[in-house]
Amino acid sequence: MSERSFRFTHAIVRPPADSATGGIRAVDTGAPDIGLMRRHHADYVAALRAEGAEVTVLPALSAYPDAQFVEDTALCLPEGAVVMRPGAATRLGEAAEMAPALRALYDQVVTIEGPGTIEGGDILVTETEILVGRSARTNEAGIAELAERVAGWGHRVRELHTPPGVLHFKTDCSLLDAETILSTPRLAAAGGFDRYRVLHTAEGEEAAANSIRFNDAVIVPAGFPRTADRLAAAGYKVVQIGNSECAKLDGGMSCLSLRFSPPRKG
Ligand code: CIR
Repeated sequence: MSERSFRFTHAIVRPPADSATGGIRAVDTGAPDIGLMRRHHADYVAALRAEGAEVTVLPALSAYPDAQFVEDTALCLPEGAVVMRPGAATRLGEAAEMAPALRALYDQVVTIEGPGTIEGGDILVTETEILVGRSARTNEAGIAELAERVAGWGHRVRELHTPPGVLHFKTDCSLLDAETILSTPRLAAAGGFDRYRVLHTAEGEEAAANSIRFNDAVIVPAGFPRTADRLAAAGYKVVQIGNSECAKLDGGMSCLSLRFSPPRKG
């Protein structure tokens, strides 16, 4: 089996602007420290580069306080990229801001036109399928339009559900390898992962589910030692990155990058 769902050559990131402290959050747990958020972001970029990524660092976007969470703006597949249509009104414009960076790397860039909405945080690409969790941000019409856009590239979309009160599908899960998903027990219990081996986050460490497999590393948010131990015991190389400030904005490891291997431009 190929490993194209977790081995990548490229990543795109966007550092937080000063306005990031005003990003959307479900619960106010205190003001993010922008200096610390930037240091964590720099550590994150360094971790991607250490795994061999060619990282495009886009300029910070002060008009969009959540713009560092670039994952929500696009889905990058081996054949082409799909520009999303975020369900959060304040984030809608971020998608168009991402499109030129994708066009620089891909010949094929298509766009979700709506009226449906869909955010990248609700999409888990595995080796064999694209799982999309319906959520407060991603609706049936958005998922249907994505399925249409990627069918010609040979991708099959399967719709699942994001648990109530959870921001995104991938808030609660991540791909570890071709057969394995890291998941919170609550998401795994909802069903849909029968074709995969599931590794659970430790009790009280649900936020560790938003991790990323990038080449040889599993990049996890710092502060979840029992889940990190489980991953290490299962044979994964664990790299921990501070995420205390983005966590105040409901963001984590997957949200901060687009990860992909673009085809050679023709
Ligand atoms: C939002 O609510 O949209 C941002 N504050 C957090 C986005 C996190 N992105 C993600 O999970 N993919």
